[in-house]
Amino acid sequence: MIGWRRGAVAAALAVALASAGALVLRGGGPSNGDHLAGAATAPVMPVDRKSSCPATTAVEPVVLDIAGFAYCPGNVTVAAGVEVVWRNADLAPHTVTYDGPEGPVDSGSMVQGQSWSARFDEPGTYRYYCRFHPGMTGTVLVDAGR
Ligand SMILES: [Cu+2]
Repeated sequence: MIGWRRGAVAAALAVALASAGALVLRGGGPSNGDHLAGAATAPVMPVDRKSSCPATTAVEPVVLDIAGFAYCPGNVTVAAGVEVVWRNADLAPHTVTYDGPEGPVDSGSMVQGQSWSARFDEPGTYRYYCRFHPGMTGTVLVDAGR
């Protein structure tokens, strides 16, 4: 009987350690936070998703996914001079197209697995879309910074 109990405790410990490890592995960078929402394992402690933290202005290159005919995340705020990278995960080709401070900017057709990047030096709000799927839109807000 004691042996069985010990086994059960060890199993529970292993599960606890495994889920702790999984949480650490899923941590990733600051832009990966949203992926935790879909985690299959329930967190041990209740997590308040309505954070009161101020919105982040990225100061390092930001990598966005294009997946499921959407830019993800759709809206990003970056400091002036920061590079934004789009990476197409879809089978369908997509573009990133917008009006830049010096005229129209277009990534050209990006096939699956292809990336394209742009540096945003001028503060402002850049609304972009996909030429092939005009319903696909996103916004890069470039912050003048401090
Ligand atoms: Cu598209």
